Amino acid sequence: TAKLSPEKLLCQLRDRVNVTMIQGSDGPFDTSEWQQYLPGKSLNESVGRLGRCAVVSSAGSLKSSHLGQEIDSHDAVLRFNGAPVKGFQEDVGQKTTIRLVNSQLVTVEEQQFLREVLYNTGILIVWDPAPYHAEIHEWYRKPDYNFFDSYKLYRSTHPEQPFYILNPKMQWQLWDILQENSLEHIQPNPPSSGMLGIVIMMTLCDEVDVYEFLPSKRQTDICHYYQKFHDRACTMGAYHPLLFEKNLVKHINQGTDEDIYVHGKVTLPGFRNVHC
Ligand code: NCC
Repeated sequence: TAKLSPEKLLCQLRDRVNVTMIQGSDGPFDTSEWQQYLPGKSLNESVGRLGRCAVVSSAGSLKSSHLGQEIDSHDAVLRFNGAPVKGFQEDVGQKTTIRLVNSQLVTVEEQQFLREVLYNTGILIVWDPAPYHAEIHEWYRKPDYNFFDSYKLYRSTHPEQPFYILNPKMQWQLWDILQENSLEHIQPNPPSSGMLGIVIMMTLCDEVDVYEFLPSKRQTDICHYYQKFHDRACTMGAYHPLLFEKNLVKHINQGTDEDIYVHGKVTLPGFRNVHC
C-alpha cells in the first residue's frame, strides 16, 4: 500500500515530524506557575546521545519470547503505559530508560499513577490526543483528558524525575504521513503510543530495535503480555490507526523478515543516520 520508497518515507518522517516536548517558553505554559513544574533540562540533555535503543510494545506475543537479555543489551529501552518489568524480566528485560504514557492513564487511574512504583523509574513522557492540527492554546483549553493537575501533583512529589509533556503537534504531522502513504481513508484519530514512541526513539538514537510491534510467530489475541485479557483490536487497532502504522513500519524495516517472524523484531535507523 505504501506509495513512497522506504528511503523517501524515512526522509519525510525525519523532516516533517517535529518531536519536541513542551517547554516553559511555549504558549500557555510560559507562566511562572508552569516554570516550577516543567523540567529544567531538555529531553536531549536528560538522555544524552544514545546508540542502540529498544522499543518494547506491550503485546501479548512478548510472552515466552525470552527476549529480556537482548532487550537489556540496548543503551536505552522505551516502554509504554503500565507495562511492568517485575516478574516479566525473562521476556521483556528490566531496563526502563523512558516510559511513554497516555493522558488517560494520568487522569482516570490517577490514584494508581501517583502510587504505583513502576512509574518512578526512568524518564516519563505523557501525551494527549489533540484536535487535528490544533494550536497549542486550543488544545490546552480542551485536552482530551485533563491530566494537567495530576502532572503537577506528580512533579511535586517526584521533582528529581524528568517528566515531559509531548508537544501535541507531533501526532498529526505523523498521522498526515500515515494517511498519505495509505490507499484507504484513515479515521482521523492520533497514532498509538507505540508509533509515537518509535518516532521519539528515532530522534534520540543511532538505531532502534522495535519488539513485537510487528507480531512474530507468537502472535496471539491476548492483548498484553502482563494481562489475561483477549481482544484482537489490541493488535489490529480500533481507535488508533494501528494497522496503517504497522504497514508503514514494515515498509521502512531494515532488518529481515526472519527477525520479525522469530523475534518480532524490526530495526530502524535513527534520523541522524538518514541522509536525504
Ligand atoms: O495497550 P497499550 O496502548 O498500552 O499498548 C502500548 C502499545 O503497544 C502496541 N501494542 C499493544 C498491544 C498489542 N497487542 N499490540 C501492539 O502492537 C501498540 O502500539 C500500543 O500503542 C496506547 O496506545 O496508549 C494504548 O493504551 C491503552 C490503555 O489506555 C493503556 O494501556 C493504559 O491502561 C489503550 N487501551 C484502552 O484504552 C482499553 C489502547 O487502546 C492503546
